[in-house]
Amino acid sequence: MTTLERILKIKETKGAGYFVLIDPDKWQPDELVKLAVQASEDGADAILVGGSLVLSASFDELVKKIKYQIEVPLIIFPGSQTQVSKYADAIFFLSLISGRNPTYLIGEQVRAAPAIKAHRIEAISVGYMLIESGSTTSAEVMSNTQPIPRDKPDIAKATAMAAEFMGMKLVYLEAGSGAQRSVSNELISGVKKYVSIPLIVGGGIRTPEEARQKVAAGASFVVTGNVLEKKGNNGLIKEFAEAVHG
Ligand code: 1GP
Repeated sequence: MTTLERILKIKETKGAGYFVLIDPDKWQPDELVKLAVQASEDGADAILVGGSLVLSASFDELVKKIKYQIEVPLIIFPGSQTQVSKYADAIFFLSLISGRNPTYLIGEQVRAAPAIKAHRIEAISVGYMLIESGSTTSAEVMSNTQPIPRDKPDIAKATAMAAEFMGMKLVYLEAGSGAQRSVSNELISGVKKYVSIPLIVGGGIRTPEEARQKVAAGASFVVTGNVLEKKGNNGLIKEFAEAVHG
């Protein structure tokens, strides 16, 4: 079974899936591996690894270390073409379709493609959409693009529809890591009505209740990262997983 099939099955059986994002820049290497193991034991359905920068020296080593200790899929969520590792189960092959910067629409993808092919990493095509969140996020700065305004749901709908027509497998509605405001429930349900591919929602989700609302609005997968960096696990992963799985 491919990783995409695995995560789609999670959606089918549990109603929605919960992904824990680990940014290697925000954790000490040993803490990071521990968190990934805990997350996989506490009900997360996949571990995402990646970040806007990833300054830490050995991305590959890190992915390898995590991979051998967890049961759930390890998916790279790359901030750039340098974040590729043969030890991952899959990579979200993102195209930043909310922006008009060719580097993040196709440039980084062309650079990353040969390594992905050579290492036979499963590439999952994802339409990546930044949604305005109340403050400037790292993703906006690093990609040099403008997010879709919160009060322009029609642009978000049309962009997600275009992703589906282009054959992308998933759409990621992203408020940005540590966003002041997560993607609104209204925007999620609005977009959901216009596309049949699953929606991933992340950025600024701080409570299990908020995660539950995202699922009720139409998210098939919910991602959290920052909240665990700020509060530690302390049972939080379990609570998030239960809220998402309903
Ligand atoms: C960021 O959507 C992810 O790319 C997760 O965001 O770190 O705010 O949970 P947070």
